[in-house]
Amino acid sequence: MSRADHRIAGVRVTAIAFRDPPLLNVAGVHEPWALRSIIEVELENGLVGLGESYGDLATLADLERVRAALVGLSPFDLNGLTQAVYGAVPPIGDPGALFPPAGDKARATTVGAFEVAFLDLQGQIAGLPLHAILGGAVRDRVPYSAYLFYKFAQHRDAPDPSDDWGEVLTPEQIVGEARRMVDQYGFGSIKLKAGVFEPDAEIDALEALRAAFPGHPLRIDPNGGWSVETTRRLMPRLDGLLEYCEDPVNSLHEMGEVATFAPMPLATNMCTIAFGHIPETIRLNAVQVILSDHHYWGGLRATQHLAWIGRVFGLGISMHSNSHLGVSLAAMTHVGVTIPNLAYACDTHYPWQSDEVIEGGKLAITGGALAPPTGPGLGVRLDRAALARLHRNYVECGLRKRDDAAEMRKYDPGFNPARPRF
Ligand code: GKR
Ligand code: MG
Repeated sequence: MSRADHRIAGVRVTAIAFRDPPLLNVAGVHEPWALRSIIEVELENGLVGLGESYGDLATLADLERVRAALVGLSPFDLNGLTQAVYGAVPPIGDPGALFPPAGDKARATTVGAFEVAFLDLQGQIAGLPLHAILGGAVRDRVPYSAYLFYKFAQHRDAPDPSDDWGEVLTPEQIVGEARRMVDQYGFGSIKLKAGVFEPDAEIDALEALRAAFPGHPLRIDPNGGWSVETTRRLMPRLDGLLEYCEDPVNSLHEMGEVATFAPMPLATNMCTIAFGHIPETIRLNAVQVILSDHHYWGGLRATQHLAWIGRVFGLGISMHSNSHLGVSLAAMTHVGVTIPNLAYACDTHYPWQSDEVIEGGKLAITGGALAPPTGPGLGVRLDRAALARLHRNYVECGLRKRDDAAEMRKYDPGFNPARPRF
């Protein structure tokens, strides 16, 4: 195989939609379809590298802006990829701003989407698993957590026969959901997505989980739904219950305030979401655990850089998740095994997804953990029939941008997603 064969001949981006249950959060409720994009980077020699990213119109437009500029590049030229992205995706503002403008996140997201496909190709060319391309595994498997959501029994407009989780609105039902997750996947840590009900009712659910799972570390994530004063009032109940408290409040400065009285570490995937936020995070001692996410931090190598900065400043590292399929889970797992200071079990929405786009169907989380798929690169291949089916879903479902608040207004016309809610 000559080096010339290792040039990129074409890039395909396919928008897909897959079933998502009516999961509740501070922003509203999940719509019946989750939108994603599947990225294929094909070399002249026919090798194909895969990536998975968001499927909203803005992300698809950015991927499309860059696509043509990648033709002719080597998949080893990650700086060339970055330059292509920075040349095509317009800058909007300051990457160090609190809640950075879309442009900064858009560039990091676009690099991340293609970078995974480039690294997949590097692994395939070298005949090595992707984690070896990333410097080698320091563990065999990545631990994941049980990600609990309150949920409606079914979507009002689009019931899904594959959703057999039923209604989950009470502490007893949350314990039942946790029991099923733990029995089926062996999860060792449990996270409750909160910000939905009055905080005391959600802490009742945490206490029920503590009673039912005395040895399982617990977390709660209200997605910034609480005020600083509410969080202060709740602390005596949360003290001793949690391994960390995730994004109780809605800004880095408020997280800094909460850190002055919180007895447990604070974690975030909302306040520190770009490298430019790290100096202020450290200055305020606002966060002790950063939940990385290669989709918006700029890829797998950026995730490793973040973990390295975490080592320097004594920050714990773990991983955030949105609704996703197996290409993303494979990428998360390959990078997860290379991070020495991966301090907590990572989040994944994966158990909530009944669809899959990779050959062989869903990857099997067992004993609460997943080993990276074997084989060169990511170790997963596309199921072309599934890709076509999920693309058809995208065309037919009519959704083009996630809007949990609009979905919630179908149930509660007065719903207001403003934060803090409590
Ligand atoms: O899917 O409802 C959801 C989650 O709330 C998601 O949007 C968050 O990004 O899971 C995420 C989180 O940990 O904040
Ligand atoms: Mg979160």
